[in-house]
Amino acid sequence: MFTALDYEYMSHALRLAERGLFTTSPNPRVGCVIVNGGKVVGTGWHERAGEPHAEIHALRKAGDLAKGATVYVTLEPCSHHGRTPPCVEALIQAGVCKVVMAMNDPNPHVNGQGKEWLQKAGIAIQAGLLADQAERLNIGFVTRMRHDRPWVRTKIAASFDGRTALKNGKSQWITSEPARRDGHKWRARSCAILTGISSVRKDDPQLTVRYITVSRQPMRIVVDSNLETPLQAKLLQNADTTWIFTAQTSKEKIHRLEDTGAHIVVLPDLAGKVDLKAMMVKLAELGINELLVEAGPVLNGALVTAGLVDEIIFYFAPSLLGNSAQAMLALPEIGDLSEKYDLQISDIRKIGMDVRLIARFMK
Ligand code: AOF
Ligand code: ZN
Repeated sequence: MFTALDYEYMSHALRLAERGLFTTSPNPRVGCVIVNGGKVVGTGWHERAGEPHAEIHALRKAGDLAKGATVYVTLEPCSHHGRTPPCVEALIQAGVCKVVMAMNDPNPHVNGQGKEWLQKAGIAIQAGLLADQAERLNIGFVTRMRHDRPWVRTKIAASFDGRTALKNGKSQWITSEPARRDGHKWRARSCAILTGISSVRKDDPQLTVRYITVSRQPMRIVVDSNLETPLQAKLLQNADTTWIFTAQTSKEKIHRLEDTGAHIVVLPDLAGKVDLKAMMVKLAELGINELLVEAGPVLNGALVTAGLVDEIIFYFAPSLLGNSAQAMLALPEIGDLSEKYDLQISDIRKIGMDVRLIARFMK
């Protein structure tokens, strides 16, 4: 159904979409290539929410050559008025004759309606070209639209024997610099980075993207059930990007932290702890597509136990720390091997001296 040229143009559109990897959220990454008479006459990608969509950039470049053209776009063109007007309208006005799309837009305001509107206007439609790649690029957006929660990645750096810190808490550094730099790429593409109060106390992290130039820093989130984040914590400097999720209702504690500029979200109490499922719903409401967890064994374990982790990014350093060092995940005892958590490896490679292994939970 699709020709070799179709694949080539859609691959081009996907590469364009990828340019928005660090900038488009909460919107999806979308690329567009317009072809007329066998020539590419316009290209575009969505850069930032509130700014024109991929198709609009490409149509502007194509000008009059959009008339009678074929449009390759990695997501179904939108049919709704969001921060910007519907792309479908612009495509019809420009007189394109065919639209080839990778995947449907899972946004309930669109979800097939863009396609329908184009068809009604007499424009030929083909859908499903390189759909898997397009979905992978927008895994967070797709998860948020379909399931009202973010795509959750947990990053764990450990020794070969699965230890993340010495008994005395020392963990800087187990993996080497190239692996730590690689970690910043995952931070940069995430809408938010989440940690727990124990890690704040132990490591005083900044949770910012460094080594890579980015135009926006991800939101920083602390799960702090009892509001114990120290006022001098690095996360509370430039605290307007810091959100603290808590089950603590003391007005005094809330105000003290709010005065730093941080945002406090009080969630229902679940045995004295933040209800993590409720937190994910709230994060989806806040437009978080991809969430990166950089936390200790207790919070990581609680998230895994609650079924809230989709993917783990392991960095394994070729070293051994022994049984007295800290293990990576605090999980309730598993009595029978049939109850073990099964994961599927999606990527494995060497980064510097270390190994990076990405594995997904089988659901
Ligand atoms: C497209 N092309 O390049 C993108 C689309 O608030 P707005 O107007 O920016 O609309 C955001 C929604 O538009 C977003 O949730 C998704 O459904 C769609 N994104 N659609 O036709 C694009 N980025
Ligand atoms: Zn659009």
